Amino acid sequence: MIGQKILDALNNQINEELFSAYLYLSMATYFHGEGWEGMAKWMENQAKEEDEHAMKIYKHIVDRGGRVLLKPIKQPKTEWASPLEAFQDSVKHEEYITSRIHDLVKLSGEEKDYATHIMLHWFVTEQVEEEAQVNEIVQKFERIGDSGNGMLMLDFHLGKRE
Ligand code: OFO
Repeated sequence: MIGQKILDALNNQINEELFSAYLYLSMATYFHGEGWEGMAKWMENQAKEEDEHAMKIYKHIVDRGGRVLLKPIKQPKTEWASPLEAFQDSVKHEEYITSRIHDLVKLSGEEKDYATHIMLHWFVTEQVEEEAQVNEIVQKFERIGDSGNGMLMLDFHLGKRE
């Protein structure tokens, strides 16, 4: 059976992951509106991954005999000044999620919940990858600067994400 403190913290993290999906879907609709179809597709895929993250925690709670408690998902931002600003926001958001995951790892150690501790290892590794991925895209935007051709090429490249 899962302890109440860990259960509450994991239920909060499900909400964070579902909010991440909402935020990236909101960015996708912004990109569609601006005609950046490749970037929109990239963000739609990102939103799907976030749903999968939420479901990993959901399954862990269910497997441990706990009760998942779904909370309201707050409304994400809907407009950005530029594609660069949207990707910069996703860097900030992933850094925030990393700090939440690290807090959970700390808590699971303090609570001696080793099953949760091990489950969270996957998220620690995933966050390193997620931060690296969006940082790399921001660097590309910065290198491109005002080049229209560069933007088109980057949009095409991002649309190739499976
Ligand atoms: Fe973007 O990794 Fe989950 O939230």
